[in-house]
Amino acid sequence: MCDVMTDLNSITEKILQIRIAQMMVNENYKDGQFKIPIHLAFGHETIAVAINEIMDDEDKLILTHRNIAYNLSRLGKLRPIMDEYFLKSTGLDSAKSGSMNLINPSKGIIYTSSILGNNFSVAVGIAMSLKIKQKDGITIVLGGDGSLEEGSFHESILMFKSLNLSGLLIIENNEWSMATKISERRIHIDLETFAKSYNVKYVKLSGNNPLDYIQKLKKLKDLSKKSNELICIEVMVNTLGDWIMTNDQNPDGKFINYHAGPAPTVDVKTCPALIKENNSDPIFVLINLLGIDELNKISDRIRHDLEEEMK
Ligand SMILES: Cc1ncc(C[n+]2csc(CCOP(=O)(O)OP(=O)(O)O)c2C)c(N)n1
Ligand SMILES: [Mg+2]
Repeated sequence: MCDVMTDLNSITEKILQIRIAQMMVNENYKDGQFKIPIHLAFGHETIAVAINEIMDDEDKLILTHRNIAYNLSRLGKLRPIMDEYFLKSTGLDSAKSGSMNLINPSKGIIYTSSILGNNFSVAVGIAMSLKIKQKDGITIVLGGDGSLEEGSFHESILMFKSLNLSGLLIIENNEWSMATKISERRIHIDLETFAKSYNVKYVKLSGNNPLDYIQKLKKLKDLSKKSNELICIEVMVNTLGDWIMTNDQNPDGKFINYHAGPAPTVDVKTCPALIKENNSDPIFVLINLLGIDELNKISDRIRHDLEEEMK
């Protein structure tokens, strides 16, 4: 029987590690030190850690342009990822994939694509290969809410279902695509209705409670494997950071871009590493679960370890 508090403490360490590591990346980003765009994912830490927790060695993870939280959670280190962003030969993929296509096959991340929707079709092929080779692993593929507009999203679901392939298709819904709020961009797409129309089980995750996410995802993964079926999971996220930008319509800097670039309002010195005081921030949820003193203690330790790693 696992100890819930021990689990929560170790999960908290991992979530804080991803948050503070991203804050450290952001500091270099704010200084204009990167030659490539990076899509930070403040607010996406809980789902990234939960996916890492449910993955076994043979599982395959397929990611999008906004992959930083997943790459950090699978690797458990910052240095090789930071080096990759600096396009150094010591980088995680020897400077071959940079940020938007960053893979880590030794940890199951075998494909990452910045081409919207392309990762779904690749996931079908990987799931088919696992089935043909009778491997134990499952395919887990990520997409953003913007990718629901792509034909490959629908075609891939159709193929998963028609070929009885197991897999978890996870949509991170931050209600943004590029620098546009989804509601300003297009009509609402009801993912649950779509999934049901393909006879795909649909589950929605929200609230950023890590133990809740892990428990539900473990069950869904087992179900998908046992019944050779695709399961569609929509996870509500708020990409935090208030990236205030100017454009022609908003010369005073009222325009908030959740797409790429540094997050000027986020400061690495903030302790604990909280960005928003509501449940959209995984750190806020952890403060409520563990108490501020315990969280500060863990946060100080993680911050120290990351600083040592980056010396
Ligand atoms: C086929 C294709 N069309 C357009 C783009 C340009 N593009 C890059 S990211 C993006 C939208 C991303 O929105 P979403 O999938 O919701 O991810 P988020 O950035 O919100 O995490 C678009 C349209 C692209 N990369 N590929
Ligand atoms: Mg989005």
